[in-house]
Amino acid sequence: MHTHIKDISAYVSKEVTLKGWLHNKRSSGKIAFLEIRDGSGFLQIIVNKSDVDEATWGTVEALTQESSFSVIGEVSSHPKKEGVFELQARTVHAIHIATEYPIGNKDHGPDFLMNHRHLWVRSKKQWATLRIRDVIETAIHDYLHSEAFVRTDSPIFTPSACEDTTELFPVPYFDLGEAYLSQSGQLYLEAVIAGLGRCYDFGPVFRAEKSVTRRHLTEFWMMDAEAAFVEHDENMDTQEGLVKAIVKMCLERCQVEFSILERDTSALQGLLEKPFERLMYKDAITRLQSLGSDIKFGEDLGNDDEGLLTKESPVPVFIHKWPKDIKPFYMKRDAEDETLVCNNDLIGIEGAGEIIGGSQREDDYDVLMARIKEDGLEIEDYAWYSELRKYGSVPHSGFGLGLERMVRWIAGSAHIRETIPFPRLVNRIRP
Ligand code: AMO
Repeated sequence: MHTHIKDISAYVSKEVTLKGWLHNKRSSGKIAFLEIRDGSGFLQIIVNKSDVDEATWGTVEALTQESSFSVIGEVSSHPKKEGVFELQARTVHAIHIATEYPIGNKDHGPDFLMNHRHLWVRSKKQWATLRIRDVIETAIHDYLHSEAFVRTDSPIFTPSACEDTTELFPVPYFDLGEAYLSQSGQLYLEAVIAGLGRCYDFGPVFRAEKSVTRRHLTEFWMMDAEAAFVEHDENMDTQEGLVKAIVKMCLERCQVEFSILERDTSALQGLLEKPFERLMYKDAITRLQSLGSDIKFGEDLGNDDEGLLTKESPVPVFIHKWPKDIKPFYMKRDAEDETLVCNNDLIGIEGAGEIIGGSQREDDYDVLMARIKEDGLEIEDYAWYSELRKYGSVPHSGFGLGLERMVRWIAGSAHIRETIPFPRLVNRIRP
């Protein structure tokens, strides 16, 4: 049995065995400081030449960066830093001596690091980012379950588009022609709510969008949630509750990670007690124009527009009720103005951009059919989906949250490629 660094505080003055990798080493010839990384944390090991046998000192000298090893020693509190622990080594055993490690302390370019992503995931900042990702996932599951959502799963091979037909990745599918990798599980969840009431899925989705930005992946993880008997405003309430729950759990559990990332979390802390702003699309356009943007009514918001709108905002901003002409067929028209739909984008603060897209869905069979035709889509492809409106159709709404967008914001990552272990980008599929 060995101990994990995360539990080390319970072992002060006791002897433990740790197993991990050498993250860093300094040695004066008489005393060596080894930084061990075991996945659960980082810890400084002190090896005094005079306190250990020759074999151990020889091993310490032989250990290169990234070598794997085990160590037995006594846990002590750091003499100056409260809450920090160290290990006074008694014996050190090498498990594997690493050959020269290509990633050093010098500044490597992003291409070099991305080519070495299989090794780069070991670095402290990547460790912190991936752990924040895990906490965000946990917060999503916890919050949705507390709101009576049931986890389900949507297919990845799909016969037709959910979002935009130009963004599909085709896959040959036996004798049945072409299938496509799913862009979102939403349409399937709309069927499952009639069984489960409220449900969500969480899995990879694919967009063949040639966007080379700091916020676009071609494969990303999406959480789609869907709820029966929920309309537009309540749909936004759920999204707001979810984002607050995510921020709250990250603040509670990720202080070490935030400090490694040098992430100032005061803005995150600040949004917990305040309601998010809800701005109609038309008002967002007016505001943007007054702020100097040349955007016109009927256009999608660009990256700069999203930044401009939230620049001074202490809270994320919902932009809701967009013109139907620039939105997908499934969104429900606004009863007060049929040129608009009951949808929203949620824009994060601190340059996060869009983190969630959601809408109330069209629940009237005839209107839905008309929208499918209007958009030039094949009626046949959406036959099963339309049929849901024939058997106890109900008002219902849902939303999709892009996990990596959320991680990028919360962790303060400059680029979305750092928020997933092996990012898939327009120009990158390796490693
Ligand atoms: P939408 O297309 O707005 O909505 O996507 C939902 C969320 O997914 C994230 N996202 C992306 N993340 C990384 N790389 C990309 N290329 C990318 N594209 C989108 C964003 C976005 O807010 N079916 C609807 C959701 C719904 O209404 O339920 C949908 O897919 O965070």
